[in-house]
Amino acid sequence: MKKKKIWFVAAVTLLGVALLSTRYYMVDLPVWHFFGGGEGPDPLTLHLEGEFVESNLGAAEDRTDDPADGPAGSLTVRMIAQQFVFVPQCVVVPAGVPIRFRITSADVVHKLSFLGTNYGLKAVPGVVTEATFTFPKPGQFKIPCHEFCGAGHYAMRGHLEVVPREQFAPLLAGERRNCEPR
Ligand SMILES: [Cu+2]
Repeated sequence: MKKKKIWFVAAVTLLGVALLSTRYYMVDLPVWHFFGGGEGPDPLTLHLEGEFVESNLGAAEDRTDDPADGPAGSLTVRMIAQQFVFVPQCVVVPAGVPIRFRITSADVVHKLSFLGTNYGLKAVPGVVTEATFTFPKPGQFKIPCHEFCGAGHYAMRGHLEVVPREQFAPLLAGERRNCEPR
């Protein structure tokens, strides 16, 4: 009887460890980053190398050859949150299409919330948080930070511009990460 119990505890523990070490469960749990030895991007070199270099930020079509990408043809938005801005400050995406967001933080924990929706996303240093949202109609969304992150927190807000699909398609990469009049 006692022996059975030990096996049961061992099996449950193993299962738990296996689950927690998968990428899915690591998302949004900063504590696993420390246990996992830093699988995510280094907040200090975010801007300089890897997925979150400036030329890679904003909305981009996924390429199949990149392991951080989704299926070819789908859209991924990459953003960095840092005291006290979002980079880029404004992102343009098409309406009615699932958009995969991948965000991280360059310093402390921030939270993006898309005003007028119930979409939100935590930005954690050393971790990439991922979520897929669809914005059915064109419009403007403010993205205030909803996690107190320091003196400039209350002024920290980004923008999302949702445009019709046919308007999004011809935009160049640079035009997809700023909302200046085109
Ligand atoms: Cu904040």
